[in-house]
Amino acid sequence: MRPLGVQTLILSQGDALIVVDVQNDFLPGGSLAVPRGDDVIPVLNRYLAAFVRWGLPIFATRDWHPPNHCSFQPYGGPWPPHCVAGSAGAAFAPALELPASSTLITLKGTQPEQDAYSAFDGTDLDARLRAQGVGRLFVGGLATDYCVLCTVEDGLKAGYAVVLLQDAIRAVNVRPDDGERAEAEMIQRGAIPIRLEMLAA
Ligand code: VGL
Ligand code: ZN
Repeated sequence: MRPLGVQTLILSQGDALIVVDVQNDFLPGGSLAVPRGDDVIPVLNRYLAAFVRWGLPIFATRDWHPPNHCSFQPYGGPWPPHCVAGSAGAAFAPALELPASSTLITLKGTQPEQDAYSAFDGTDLDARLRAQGVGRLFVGGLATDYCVLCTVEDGLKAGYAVVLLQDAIRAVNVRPDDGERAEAEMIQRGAIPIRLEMLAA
């Protein structure tokens, strides 16, 4: 039951779900594990089910780096090697219930010399969203303080309404409050934070 007074949000035509980088390397045991990153999976599965039920499009992004990517520490970057294209670590989390028939996949960070936190950076995501008549993005996944943050900001800049799935994101927190600050920044820039219980069935 939904508590009285809690605002509800109704899905409609023009909405799309963007699942950011829910890949093995970002989960506990992975090479760039996000603390409690796996917590997002059951929550995202509920959002996924709602989008499937409404027949709305789902976009899943994958960090997809060449083995010599510039963001990797051996090549001068800040991160341990992660999400190498085609590797087990780059695969979607097996428990994530992406519908085969309505999920479109976007790969990012595919060039050795260029990093891309945003799902819009160097991809055709904007064109694919426009082609489907999408105007509002529901964004969740990993990590709050990097790829979710940059994807939300680019989505807002490109003119989309953005709904932040506040219960389906987790942060790397290189500094302990990076995730909180990223959430505040997204909201300050116009993203609307929601939680599952605010989504009308
Ligand atoms: C990410 C660090 C490096 C992310 C990707 O998906 O948030 N973070 N590459
Ligand atoms: Zn990366």
